[in-house]
Amino acid sequence: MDHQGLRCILKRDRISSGGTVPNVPMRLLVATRNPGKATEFERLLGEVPLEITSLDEVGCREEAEETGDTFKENAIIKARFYCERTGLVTLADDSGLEVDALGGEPGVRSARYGGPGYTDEGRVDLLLRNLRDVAWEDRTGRFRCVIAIVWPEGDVNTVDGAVEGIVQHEPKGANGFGYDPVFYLPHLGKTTAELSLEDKNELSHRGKAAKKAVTLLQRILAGGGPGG
Ligand code: ITT
Repeated sequence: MDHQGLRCILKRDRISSGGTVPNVPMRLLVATRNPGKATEFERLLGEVPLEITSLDEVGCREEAEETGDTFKENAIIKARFYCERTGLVTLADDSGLEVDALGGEPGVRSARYGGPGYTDEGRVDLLLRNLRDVAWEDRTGRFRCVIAIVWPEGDVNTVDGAVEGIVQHEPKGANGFGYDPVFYLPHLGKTTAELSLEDKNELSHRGKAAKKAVTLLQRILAGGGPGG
């Protein structure tokens, strides 16, 4: 997209922001229903020169269906779905835990592991049950994250990040969300649920992907354009 295209987006968001309000900054919709992710993104995207908004703030109640087979496909599906409905530049992440001893499961199904009705704690219990006979050295895995940014004109950018760890036998730690209480980082001797928000963001899959997203957005907003 060229500068003209980017200006159209800026102008359109100003108009969709109320029309009569001058100089309303361009907004970036962070499209997630997961409060844990939202908290992390709030901090991670602090340097982006855009006003961050949420699905609740823009009153979007529709749900994107995650029909993709990969994190990248699902991240694009989500970002495109909410961009089309709101007209806003939209960022979505698809992420999850890949466990080697389970052939990469739960992977893209991390949020739906075990089926509907499970809580985060229930999914962690299920994971530990499925790994009960697996020795420490074989409990390796990684969190992966793909962030997609979709622009109203149709351009799509993606960036990714990963962090390696071990699924420990017992949950430990009260921070974070999802599988954090069992995701052990050998070099720190802690699970990601024992890290502060700042420390998790520093090394996590989402933190790594978000740093790339921030650099990309800064370049685009400085005049490079989403396609450049
Ligand atoms: P949105 O699609 O609305 O963003 P979601 O939770 O459904 O929320 P995903 O489909 O990307 O998001 O699934 C991600 C799941 O992977 C998440 O629910 C956790 O179970 C797990 N997960 C991802 N990142 C994690 C992290 O940083 N810590 C712990 N678990 C994580």
